[in-house]
Amino acid sequence: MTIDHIGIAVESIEDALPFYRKALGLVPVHGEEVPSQKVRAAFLQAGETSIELLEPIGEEGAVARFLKKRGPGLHHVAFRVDGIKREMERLARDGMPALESAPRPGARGHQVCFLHPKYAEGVLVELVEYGRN
Ligand code: CMX
Repeated sequence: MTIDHIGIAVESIEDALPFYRKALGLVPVHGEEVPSQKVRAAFLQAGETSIELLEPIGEEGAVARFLKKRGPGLHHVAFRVDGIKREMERLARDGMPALESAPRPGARGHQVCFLHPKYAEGVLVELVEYGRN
C-alpha cells in the first residue's frame, strides 16, 4: 500500500494555505466540498502523495467535532488500495471492520472507507480506491 494523502484538520483552508505555500512551496491542485462529510477539502500535491486540508462546513460532522475536541492537526492518513471491498472484507475477518459497511464516495470521486483510530495507535486510517464512482 502507498500513502495517498495525509488529512489535516484546519479551522480555515484560506488561513492555512500561506504556510504551505511560503514554507513548503505547496499549492492547491484540487478543491471541493464533500457535503456528505460536512467538509471543504483542498489537496496540495507533495511529491507522490498529497496533503488534504479539511475545513468543516457547519458545527456538525467528524472534522468539526475533531477541531472542537483536539484543535487543528493530523486528522487521518489515507492509503491507496486496489479492491477496497476485498480489503474491507479481509480487515473485518481480522477483527478490524471499517466504520462503513460498504465503500462510499469520497473526495475526488474515489471510493473510500475509514478504520477507527483504536486500531492504529490513535490514528484514523482511510483506504482509497481510485476511479470507481
Ligand atoms: N484521529 C484520532 N482520534 C480521533 C479522531 C481522529 N481523526 N477523531 C476522533 N478521535 C478520537 C477522539 O479524540 C475520541 O478520543 P477519546 O475517547 O480518547 O476522547 C474518540 O476518537 C471518539 O471521539 P468522538 O468525538 O466520539 O468522535 P466521533 O464521533 O467523530 O467519532 C470517528 C470518531 C473516527 C468514528 C469519526 O470521526 C468518523 O467516523 N470518521 C470517519 C469519517 C471522517 O473522518 N470524515 C472526515 C474526512 C472526510 C474526507 O477526508 O473527505
